[in-house]
Amino acid sequence: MTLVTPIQLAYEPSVETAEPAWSREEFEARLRSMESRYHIHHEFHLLMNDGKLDRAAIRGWVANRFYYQVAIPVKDAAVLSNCPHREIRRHWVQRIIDHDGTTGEEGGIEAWLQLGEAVGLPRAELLSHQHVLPGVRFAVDAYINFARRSSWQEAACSSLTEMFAPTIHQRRLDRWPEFYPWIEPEGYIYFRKRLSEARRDVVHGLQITLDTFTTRAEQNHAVGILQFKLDVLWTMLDAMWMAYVENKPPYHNV
Ligand code: AHQ
Repeated sequence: MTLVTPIQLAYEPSVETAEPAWSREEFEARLRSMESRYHIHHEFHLLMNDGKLDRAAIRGWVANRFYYQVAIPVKDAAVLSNCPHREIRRHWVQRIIDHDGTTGEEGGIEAWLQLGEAVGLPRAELLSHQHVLPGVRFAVDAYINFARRSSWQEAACSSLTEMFAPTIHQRRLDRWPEFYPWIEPEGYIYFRKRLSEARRDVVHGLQITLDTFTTRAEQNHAVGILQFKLDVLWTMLDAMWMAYVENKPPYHNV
């Protein structure tokens, strides 16, 4: 199966085609059909959600995903910086507040630091990014750079992997307490928070995507963008699999 690296598609004008455009419903269904490639199906998550990861692997995932979490508001600020429309920005800015927090609401990054403490990782260790694997760093940085250098509409489209996120958060909430009783319950605040925030964000991101990409060539381009973001999430777990399941982190044998 040759995966076209859709990142080039994201920079090239949509490849022209004589095929008719999908209806809004068909386009949305095509995007939602990509759930089959969502990282919930990655073997790292399968082991995690079957209770088969050891403490080191859970801690490694929490520390590496923290690098992704702190990247989200930076990515969303890039979207805002590329967007000339106040009506869009005043809606999109909420995503930054959800993560960075504001007066009276500490936000998702703080909640993830609490997840870190709940799995036995001091805040300083997460904040230092000392555990971040090269493959995770490259994937996350590619996502930020994509948002910086693409249109705000393309970056909005790339956030649509969150169409599938409520399921993955709910699965953690349902299964972790039984499988990982050593994790303090305060660690689950983040996952609970995202259940509603993800659903709300997807409504806006999907509306922008369905409104923006209207010819078949543009719709194919949007599919390529979503595949790029699915690749970002999958690749992060590939790096974590090597490090925490195979016990073969980079340079383990040199
Ligand atoms: O916690 C997550 C989050 O805040 C976001 C923002 C969104 C985006 O803008 O790309 N994507 C995303 C995701 C979060 N959690 C991931 C997980 O598995 O816990 C899923 C991820 C996503 O589906 O893109």
